[in-house]
Amino acid sequence: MPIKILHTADLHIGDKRYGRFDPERSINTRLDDQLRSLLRLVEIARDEQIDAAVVVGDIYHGRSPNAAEEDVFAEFISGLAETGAHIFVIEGNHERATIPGKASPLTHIATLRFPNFHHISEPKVITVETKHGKLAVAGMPWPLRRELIEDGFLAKGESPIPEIWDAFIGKISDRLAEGIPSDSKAIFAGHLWVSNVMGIAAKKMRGEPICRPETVARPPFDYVALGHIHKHQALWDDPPVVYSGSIERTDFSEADIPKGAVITELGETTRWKFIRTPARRFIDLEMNLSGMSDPIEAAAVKLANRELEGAIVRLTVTQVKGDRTFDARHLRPKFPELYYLRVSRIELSEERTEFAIRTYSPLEALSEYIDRSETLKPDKEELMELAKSLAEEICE
Ligand SMILES: [Mn+2]
Repeated sequence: MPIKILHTADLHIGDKRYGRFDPERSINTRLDDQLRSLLRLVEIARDEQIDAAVVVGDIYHGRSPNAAEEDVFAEFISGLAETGAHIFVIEGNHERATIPGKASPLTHIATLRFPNFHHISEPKVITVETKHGKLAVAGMPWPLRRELIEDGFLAKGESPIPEIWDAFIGKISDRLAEGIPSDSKAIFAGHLWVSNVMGIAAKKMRGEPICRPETVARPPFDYVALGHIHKHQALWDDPPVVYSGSIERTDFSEADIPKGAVITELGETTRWKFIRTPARRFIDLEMNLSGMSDPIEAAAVKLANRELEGAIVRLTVTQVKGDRTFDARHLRPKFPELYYLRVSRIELSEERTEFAIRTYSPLEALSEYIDRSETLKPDKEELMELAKSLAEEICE
């Protein structure tokens, strides 16, 4: 019988985008979505009778998860533990402490020393006995620029190019490979970029750790489990190099992307399959409502044709100068089944109707900017609060 593994990553517990505050429980409602998908993973783990679960980074969205968020992670971990599986949790950029020795949001759960729970905050190999044989997990948490400098790959004050990251990650992958017992199945589990990534995410690199697939797709690894890119994808066949993708949708770039986790079987050969999680639907719509006498009614008629139950919807309305202003407050009550509705309006001047130019308020622009920055994103809520009070002060 092969060794069976559940590979997941990018749980982003505590991501509050597109949710609302529930005053009765004092939580953001998106936390319920995250728990629902995680409990589905526990069901999958039970049904598939996995030997090990590998969670490859970005467990929490923020660096200081609140008690309700910690509780969601604890439910997930205890559910997995009940299956008897070994659990490996590797730190991603959302939790790895940039200062050596500083506690991360995962430190306390590791300190509890649950049997079969393995926390990987530094590159290392952990070998365990499973019911179906020996398994070695070579864990590579999100590499830090500081480590390049300490290891002599980068001078202080310089910023790393991809080739430097590739050489550094290659060195670690060599070191980890040496620590794999010869009679054991082996996986490499890393939270990082691998170079032929697809999708718009690939454009957002800027000095972040990256390597070529062949730097990690090498013997003795039978499977490479990756985290960091939210779009599920396979980059290499032998051994398979796979991003499980995130368990929930986090923004509209993921509107049409299936969400889930991967079940991998390490036998004579390595086989894997993608299993979906019940991620909330995102729907991205554009409507040209120029010249409509009743733009709200016109939008309502178009929306009524869609399956909207429980969806997070972004509606971009195009109008021309002089049109009746589209006030979304009149639209929302007509669709109580929607989970969330965001409307943005583009106004074209008559002489340049062929160009669609997105307009931003200063806060929208800031929000968009933070969304594109991995370093700022974990603190988004706090930053937006500060910006809002600043904006209010300026307006006064
Ligand atoms: Mn990440």
